[in-house]
Amino acid sequence: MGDKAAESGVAAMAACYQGFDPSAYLQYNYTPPRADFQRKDSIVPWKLACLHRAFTEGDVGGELLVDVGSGPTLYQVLSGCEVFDKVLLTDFLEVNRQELRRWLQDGGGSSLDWTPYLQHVCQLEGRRPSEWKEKAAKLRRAVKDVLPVDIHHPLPIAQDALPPSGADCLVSCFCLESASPDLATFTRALGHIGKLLRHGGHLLLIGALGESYYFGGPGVKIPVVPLNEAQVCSSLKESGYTLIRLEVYTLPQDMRVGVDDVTGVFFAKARKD
Ligand code: U87
Repeated sequence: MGDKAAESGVAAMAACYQGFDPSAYLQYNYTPPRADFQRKDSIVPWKLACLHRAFTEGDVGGELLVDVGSGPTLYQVLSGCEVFDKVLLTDFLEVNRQELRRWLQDGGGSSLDWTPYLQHVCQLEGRRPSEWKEKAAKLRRAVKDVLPVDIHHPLPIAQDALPPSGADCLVSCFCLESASPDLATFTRALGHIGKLLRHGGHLLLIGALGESYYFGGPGVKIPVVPLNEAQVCSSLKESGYTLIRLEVYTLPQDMRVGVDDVTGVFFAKARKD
């Protein structure tokens, strides 16, 4: 595809996102059945288990963790905030950054109660669920800022927000494929976010497989580039990462709730060359 066509695809995606509704989005994806902590095969507990394992294997460490395309969610940094003293959250949309700031300030005005998430990750860490308040306090201390990001920009975050060598670790969940019109743009975005990461630093990437759209709110249909496992692996390689592990989750029938057409989820742990 020519540069012009690719640019208009990116602009069309940005236009779709203007209707994004954080509160509806949280209801669709972060309540049961997708977030059912009593069930082993529910999607959110699967994601939390992947992240917990990745952050506790011993190879991931340093000072700064950056979450790319946080959206209005916090689950993706609940394990990381135990390993990194500094966490930066980022999103393209101000409405999402506001949702995150409301929780960081006191949680009172939040659209979703993150308590069951905090309790569940406490359990993964071998602590009692009742320790969730300490974990919430730790996360609030660790998050240093909530910044704008654009993965289609060669430098997705303002240069002065990061140390010159880059972050020690990046986490990014469902962002790149949900903001890219095609595979080439997805791969290019992987390269862009890699510039935020130091050499030898880790990328923890979660994303949708076989998805062509999702709803970001009532009537807000957002196109997604459908990916398969082989494409994820080759895009990572092409963008300067070495794959450490790829795990795949297949959505049970009752997890297909009409808010998207996703068939599976991948979790990739990779290292920047
Ligand atoms: C999350 N990380 O929920 N640059 O995990 C940077 C951009 C750009 C841009 C848009 C929603 C897609 C999720 C969070 C938020 C992820 N976002 C931002 C989704 C789709 C499968 C599925 C989903 C969620 C935009 C949960 C589950 C499943 C959003 C974010 C994408 N269907 N970021 N140029 N453009 N964004 O503001 O916050 O990407 Cl379980 Cl299966």
